Amino acid sequence: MTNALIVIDVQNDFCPGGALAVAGGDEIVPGINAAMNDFDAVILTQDWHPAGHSSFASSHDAEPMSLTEMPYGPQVLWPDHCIQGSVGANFHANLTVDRADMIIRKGYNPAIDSYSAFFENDHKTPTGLEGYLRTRGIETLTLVGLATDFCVNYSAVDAAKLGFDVTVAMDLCRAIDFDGSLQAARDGMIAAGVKLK
Ligand code: VGL
Ligand code: ZN
Repeated sequence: MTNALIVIDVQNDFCPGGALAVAGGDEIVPGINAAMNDFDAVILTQDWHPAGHSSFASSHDAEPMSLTEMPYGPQVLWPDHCIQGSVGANFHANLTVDRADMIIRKGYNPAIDSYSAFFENDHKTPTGLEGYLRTRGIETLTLVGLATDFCVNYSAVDAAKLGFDVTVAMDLCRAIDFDGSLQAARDGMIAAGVKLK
């Protein structure tokens, strides 16, 4: 059986100094690099938004971190972040990117956000990651990265629903923790059958 490490969104904008900085986001980089040696496959995800993306507060004349209603459901409005080709969208400079077999980008659809590495926020449009994993015979996943309560959480829950064996290494994740989102994410992941380590 092949196991994979999926490294979620370890990008400059989610690290201290970035546009949507997660406290301690950079602290997990050495541990993630070390963990790569324990897996058959390493996959990185990259949040990758066009300028003017519909998840940006600036596109709605709204305050960052306010909530709006999209055709696919409620959506947090974020500061502009991870704009395609920007320094903020680059992986953290110390992340061992060379070890990755596959880099999957998400959030490129201007009208739909994509927290999950598997489906856009409409919960229908696939990113292609499921097919990649299945065709490689990968059944066991460990997720790490940023942010615990958004992209790691949505990716882990979708992966478990798709039938993968999913573990989240919580010590190699950091959270935005906005409005109770970390506790809700923990509860949701456990309910979906994700193992928290
Ligand atoms: C993320 C908010 C917006 C994440 C991405 O990587 O958790 N959060 N875009
Ligand atoms: Zn984003």
